[in-house]
Amino acid sequence: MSFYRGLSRISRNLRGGGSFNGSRFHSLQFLASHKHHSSMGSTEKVRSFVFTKGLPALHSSRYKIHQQSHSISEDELDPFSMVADELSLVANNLRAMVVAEVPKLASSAEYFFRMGVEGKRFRPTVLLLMSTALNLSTPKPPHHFDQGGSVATDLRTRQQCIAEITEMIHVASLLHDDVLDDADTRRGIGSLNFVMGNKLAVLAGDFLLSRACVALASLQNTEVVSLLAKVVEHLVTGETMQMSTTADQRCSMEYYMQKTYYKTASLISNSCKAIAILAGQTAEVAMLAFDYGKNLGLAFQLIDDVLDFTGTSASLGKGSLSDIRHGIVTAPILFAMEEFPQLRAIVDKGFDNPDNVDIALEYLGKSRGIQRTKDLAVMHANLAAAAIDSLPDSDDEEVKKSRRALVHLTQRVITRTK
Ligand code: GRG
Repeated sequence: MSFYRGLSRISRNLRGGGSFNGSRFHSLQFLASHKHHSSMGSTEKVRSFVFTKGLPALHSSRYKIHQQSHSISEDELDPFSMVADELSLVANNLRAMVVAEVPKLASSAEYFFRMGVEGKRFRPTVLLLMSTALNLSTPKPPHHFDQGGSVATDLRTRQQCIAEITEMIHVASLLHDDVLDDADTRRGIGSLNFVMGNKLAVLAGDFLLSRACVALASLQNTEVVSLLAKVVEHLVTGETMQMSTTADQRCSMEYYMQKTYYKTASLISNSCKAIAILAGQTAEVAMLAFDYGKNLGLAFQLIDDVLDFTGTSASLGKGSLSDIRHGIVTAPILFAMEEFPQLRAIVDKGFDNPDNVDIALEYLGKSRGIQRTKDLAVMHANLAAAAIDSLPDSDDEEVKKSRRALVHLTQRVITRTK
């Protein structure tokens, strides 16, 4: 059985509420009792599995889809309103951080930081909630440098700075992505390349990256610098993987998931880890923060790939169909291809011809491709929730509330419609 066939099997079992007891997955059966499982460290328990062969058996009642234990009080929690004031502070800081000498560069750099076009602010929300969720007493207090007041010495300010850096890297990648895709809209307005031209859009992206580097340097933490430098490498690697595939890579679920990690999940996972490192947390806690971000990011992108086909409606073809029209093969088509191998010939022909798009949609409609993609997203969302529940216990109400909000976000990600 292929790795992702096995994974789909687990997703199906989850949906049906059944358990998966395949012995080959035994080593990662962590979700049922991992919090109290003393012989195994949390790092091993909530391990990255995108690149590993084992799979967790998700048969804990605590982590089944729409987990009962999280669904009642969480409905009253809005993660975004919980950090609304701080989000405004981050937004103001961002506008101040991207001020440039040359007016054209200044207006381009702040283009997507203007009020009303700031996007969903999903990443800063996660990072601010994670900062509170990890507000634990640490074995060694966080080490801050103080050089004549130029370095932020307050932990929360330093963590907000990670949120700002993450948003700058994110927006830089969007600007460059729109140039590569020749996009004409973004966040409901003209994309920067469309409005100002490709050259200025590329330069504005570079400028945002340079400001992100300056902010990163100001934190004077080499581990955090390395993490976020690696993210930029991952973004570039993921984008390159997407644009230059062999026919077999285009049809490989493993390749797709790896690219998805690089393009979408690496930024939020490594930023979550940076939040933990700045707080002076143990490697184990930092890994749980990373695992939360990684699985949330993967779930987010899988749902994005579903929405590209369905849009806000439940029916196929109502989305923008932007991926398939650009020749990008995503999870729904990959799953459909498992059921209908004859779809492979259409995928190999490419989607320049709109008839091929129609044929692929027809196969997709007959298949369980959309549902299996959603199931996979749910599985990653559950893994993200499990990482939060594996954090060391805390009696602090704010910490507990932020953790509940992070778990709640895992549900929001899989039920979102835009
Ligand atoms: C310049 C850092 C840099 C990278 C260049 C172009 C490129 C390499 C990478 C592209 C990375 C990319 C655009 C990935 C897609 C990530 C993604 C899911 C974007 C959409 O995120 P949302 O929905 O957007 O959170 P909003 O608008 O809400 O912020």
